[in-house]
Amino acid sequence: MNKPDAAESIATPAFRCGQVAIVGNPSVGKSTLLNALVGAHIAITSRRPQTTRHRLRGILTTAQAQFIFVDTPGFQTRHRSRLNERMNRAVRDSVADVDAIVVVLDAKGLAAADREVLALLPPVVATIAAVNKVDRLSDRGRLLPLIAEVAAAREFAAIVPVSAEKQWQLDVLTREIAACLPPGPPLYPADDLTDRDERFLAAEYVREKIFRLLGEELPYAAAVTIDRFTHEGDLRRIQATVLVQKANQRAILLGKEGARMKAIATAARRDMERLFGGKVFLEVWVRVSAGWADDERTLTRLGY
Ligand SMILES: Nc1nc2c(ncn2[C@@H]2O[C@H](COP(=O)(O)OP(=O)(O)OP(=O)(O)O)[C@@H](O)[C@H]2O)c(=O)[nH]1
Ligand SMILES: [Mg+2]
Repeated sequence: MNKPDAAESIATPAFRCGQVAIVGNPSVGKSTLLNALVGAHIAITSRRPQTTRHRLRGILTTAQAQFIFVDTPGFQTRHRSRLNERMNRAVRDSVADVDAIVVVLDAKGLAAADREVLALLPPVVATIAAVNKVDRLSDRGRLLPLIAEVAAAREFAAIVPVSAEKQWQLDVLTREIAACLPPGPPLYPADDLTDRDERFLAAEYVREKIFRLLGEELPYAAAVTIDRFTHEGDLRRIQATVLVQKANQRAILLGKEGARMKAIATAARRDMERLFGGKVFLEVWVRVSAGWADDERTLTRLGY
């Protein structure tokens, strides 16, 4: 006797696909988590808050599901510039039409700012709390009371302690997220990692090195544009400009005889070559543009 078709479709769980916003306060590890889930360094990270300024999708496709993760800027409760207003709007917009939300919390405890973020999340969307950086907890005994505190703050589909950096418990997290996704076909080809193009990623890599290699204020005064991006066979020829707000910032960024800028460009180029899989020729200029962070036209041109 032939197996009836209906039995077959019951036996095979349906493929799931959906969008998952990753939200939380600055520096909790949202971008590190997105990279770890997707398995590639597509979202820039640094130990400084407000590293991420753009919404970026990272895509993970398994045999059972396609996860479209949306990395968002950390929610800004201080510093009210136009740029920050745009970043907050990006966070609000990204939780509005997703299938699930992962709210990232720091394992050192639930802060007032975390409660502010929780209050902003739409109650109807399935929400999972990822309690991140548990590798930093010297006393794992603190985890249970922390989970109880998180559970009391709001209703969650699941609460999962993880370490994005050590890639600990990410399989548990993806399982919990998959359970929240609706059945449906994949929206992106299986080998796509992100919805952003190489031009965007190139600019972000330059910005990441500025965040990582420079002190206090400068990273916040800088933005990066790509002025030229051409292919010559396997070689990518990229010309970028870093905008800063003051002349002295330009001098700091360049360093003695341009040495600091050279280190930034070299580190960015290496990362680009790794991600793009080919040689990169990168040239970086530095230009003073006093009010870029408050100029609506410049912000739009920068894609914020
Ligand atoms: N020890 C430890 N550090 C982590 C972990 N996850 C992230 N970090 C570090 O935390 C810092 C912030 O990480 P990001 O991923 O840039 O944080 P973010 O939430 O995206 O920050 P913004 O984009 O600024 O809002 C970086 O120095 C990361 O290396 C973790 O699981 N353990
Ligand atoms: Mg980030």
